[in-house]
Amino acid sequence: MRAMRATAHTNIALVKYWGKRPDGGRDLNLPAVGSLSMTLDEYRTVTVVRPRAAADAFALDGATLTGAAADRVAKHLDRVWRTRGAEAGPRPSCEVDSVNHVPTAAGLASSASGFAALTLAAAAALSEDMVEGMAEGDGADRRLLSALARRGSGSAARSLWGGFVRLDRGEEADGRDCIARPVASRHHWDLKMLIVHTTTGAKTVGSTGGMELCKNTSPYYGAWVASSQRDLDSATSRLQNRDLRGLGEVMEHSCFKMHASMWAARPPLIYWNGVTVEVMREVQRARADGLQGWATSDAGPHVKVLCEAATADALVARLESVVGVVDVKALGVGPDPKVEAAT
Ligand code: 2P0
Repeated sequence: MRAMRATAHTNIALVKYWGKRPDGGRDLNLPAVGSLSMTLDEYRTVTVVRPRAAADAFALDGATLTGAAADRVAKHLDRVWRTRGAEAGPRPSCEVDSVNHVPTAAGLASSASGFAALTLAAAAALSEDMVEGMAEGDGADRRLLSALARRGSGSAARSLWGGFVRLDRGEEADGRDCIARPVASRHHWDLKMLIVHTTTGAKTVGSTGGMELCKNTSPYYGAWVASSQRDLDSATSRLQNRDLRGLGEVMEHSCFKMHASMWAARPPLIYWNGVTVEVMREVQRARADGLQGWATSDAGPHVKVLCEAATADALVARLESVVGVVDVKALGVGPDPKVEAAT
C-alpha cells in the first residue's frame, strides 16, 4: 500500500437522479433513473489515503469522523479492497484525510466529489493497477472506478470525468450496464453554472432517506421514473447540439418533476425556502427580458442557473438583487479528476 492523493470535482445534474432500483442487491446502489451532469471547475474534494499502523482513522476538513459517517468510509474502503479478490486477505488499516472545497454546510452536493475522490485515492493506494490505466485505452478502468464510486453515492459515479457526463440506469440485475460515460468534453461549450445560495443553514433530510420516502409514499414517483428516460435522451442530444434553450427547458422540467414528486410524499419533502422560489421567478423574468438562463435545484434550497459564459455577469447581478440571496458564484465546466503520490 502507498500514500495517494485524489482531487475530484463536484457535479450538478441537468437531468436528475432521484430514486433507486428495487432490484439488484442493496449495496449496488443502482439508480431508478439515468442522469446527465455538468462537472464544476472550482468545487472539489481533495482526499489522501495512506497506510496506518493502528486502526483506521478518518478526518473531514480537519475533524475526526465517527459513527455512521466513519462506517460509510470504512465500508467504501472495503469495497475498493475487495476488487483485489478473496485471496487478498484483510484490508490494511488506512488513514483518510479529506478536504472539501465545497460549502458542505450550505447543502450543496459534496458526496459526489467526496466519494469520487475517496474511490480514486483508495484505489490508487490499495491497488496500483486500477488507476494506472485510467487515462488510456477505452476507459474501462475509469468505468470500473465510476461503478465503485456509485456504490458509495450515486452522484459520485458522474464525478469520474470532467465536462458533461451521463449515467445510464441499466437493466441488468448485477448493475453491469449501469454505466457512466462522458458525453462532451469541458471544451465543448463555454457554459456557466451560477450557484445561488439562498440560506447559510444545513439541509435537514438526506438524499437517501428522501428517495426512499418518495418511492414509498408519493403518488407522483412512478410518473417521475417513467418520464425520465425521455428527458435524458433529449437533454443529451440538445447538449451535443449546443442548444441552450432546448437543454434549459428539459433541465427545468426534470427539476420541477423531481420536486413535485417530493412535495407529494407523506410527509411532504420540501427542500426549498421562499427565496428559492423568488430566485426561480427572477430567472423567468430575466428570460422574458432576453437574458437566457435556466434554473435547477437539488436536495436543498439553493438554485443553480445554467447560462452561457457571456451572459453570466449580467445574470449574477440580477440574482444578487433578489431579497434574501446570500451569495451568487459563477462556476465553469470542470476538469477530469486527478491522482498523484502523497507523502
Ligand atoms: C442528482 N441528487 O442527480 C440528484 C438530484 C440530489 C437531487 O444525486 O443515496 O447523495 O448517496 O446515491 O448521490 C444526491 O444523491 O444519493 C443526488 P445516494 P446522492 O445530483
